[in-house]
Amino acid sequence: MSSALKNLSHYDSNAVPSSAGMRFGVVVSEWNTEITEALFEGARNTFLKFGTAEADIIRRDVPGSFELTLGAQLLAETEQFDAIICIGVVIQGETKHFDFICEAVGQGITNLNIKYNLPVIFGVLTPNTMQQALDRAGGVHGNKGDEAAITAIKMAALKRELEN
Ligand code: DLZ
Repeated sequence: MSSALKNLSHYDSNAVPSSAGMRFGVVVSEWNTEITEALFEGARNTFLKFGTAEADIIRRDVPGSFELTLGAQLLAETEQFDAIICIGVVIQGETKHFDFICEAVGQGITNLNIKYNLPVIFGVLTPNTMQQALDRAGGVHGNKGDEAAITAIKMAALKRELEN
């Protein structure tokens, strides 16, 4: 694999806008909590690092990745958020549901972006093995939760810029 031993979560801090005053929703799947908790912590720490107040990070849990779409929609309906992150992990080798869940949540989240004109970020890992998930949840390949938060901040800033 070309990404072997590479931390894929490197980013240029100077290219990330301040997230002070922004409010973020985070929907977290309860499947594979060892991974989803690590992804949530990565996202939370990144929001705090760029200036978001702790009180402006609103977390809600859902039973599985399939429910991320509705969880995010319920948050979006409140019109209180600059962006929403969906966090989950579906491990290919461990479930025949893989294709159904990934397809559904990918399409569902795409639809929410368009329906609400709101950044809804795909923070769902789809690895082949648990080890690959661990590698991307604070392991050798970094933390995809950090990346999801960076994406949320950048898209929220773009939306504010273009709407003001
Ligand atoms: C049912 C199921 C299975 C087999 N595997 C996963 C998984 O790897 N990751 C995940 O987030 N959720 C899984 N689920 C649960 C579904 O997402 C969903 O919660 C149930 O099908 C109920 O709608």
